[in-house]
Amino acid sequence: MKTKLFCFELPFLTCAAVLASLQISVIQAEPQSGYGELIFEDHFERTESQEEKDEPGNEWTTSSETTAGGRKQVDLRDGALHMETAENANHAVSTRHAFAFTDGTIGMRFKLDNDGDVLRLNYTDLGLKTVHAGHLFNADFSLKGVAFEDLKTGVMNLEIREARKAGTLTPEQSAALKTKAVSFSHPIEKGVWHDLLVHVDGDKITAEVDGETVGSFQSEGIAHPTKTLLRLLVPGEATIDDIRIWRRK
Ligand SMILES: [Ca+2]
Ligand SMILES: [Ca+2]
Repeated sequence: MKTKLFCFELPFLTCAAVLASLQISVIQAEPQSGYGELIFEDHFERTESQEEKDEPGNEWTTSSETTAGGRKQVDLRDGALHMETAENANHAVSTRHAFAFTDGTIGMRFKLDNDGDVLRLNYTDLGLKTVHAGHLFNADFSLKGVAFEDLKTGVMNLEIREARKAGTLTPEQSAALKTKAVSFSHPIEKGVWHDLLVHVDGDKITAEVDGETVGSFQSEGIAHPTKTLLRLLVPGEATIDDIRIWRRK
């Protein structure tokens, strides 16, 4: 199967020649290489220079200065990234990294230690001015299952956001909003590591947990061409490791 994935989109003879010359590479290739070009990975095998403030490194940024008075909410711990929203913070802790794809896959290991914990993957384009804070869509992982929401054409669209605040949503807008979010039941064990993969292709998003497809959702906001920032939003507590991002388009 690895050779098939490795030869993705190559003509057969070229593929055979490449394989003949690169046998060792093929054997060592990541099994997930069929997801496209690996454009980012982080295994968090490092430590901070201090333990008072966020210092995730590797070009990650966090929201702790603005939402938690600079208290430490993001901690490199035992070779993984632990995130926990501080008491009295005014927003869920946000840990962000730039990337760029139209279609691609984001994968990581994650661990949730408490009932109610959620790890949200928030896909963002800060250059998009028709939405609040660049919000495109979410994929949420909890102990109960997976949820998706199209924010670009849903609650983060500025027109809709203002109308919701003012209480002036039209019946058409209310009906449309109901089609922007879905959830899928898939209970998982608390306090142990799980694997997630989120595939985005065109207007479709699909999530796998521990190798099993949990759910898919199609919505126009997912097709936004320039996804440029990943925010990991954690209202409670979550730990991640071995994050990888592949680009197909
Ligand atoms: Ca630490
Ligand atoms: Ca690690």
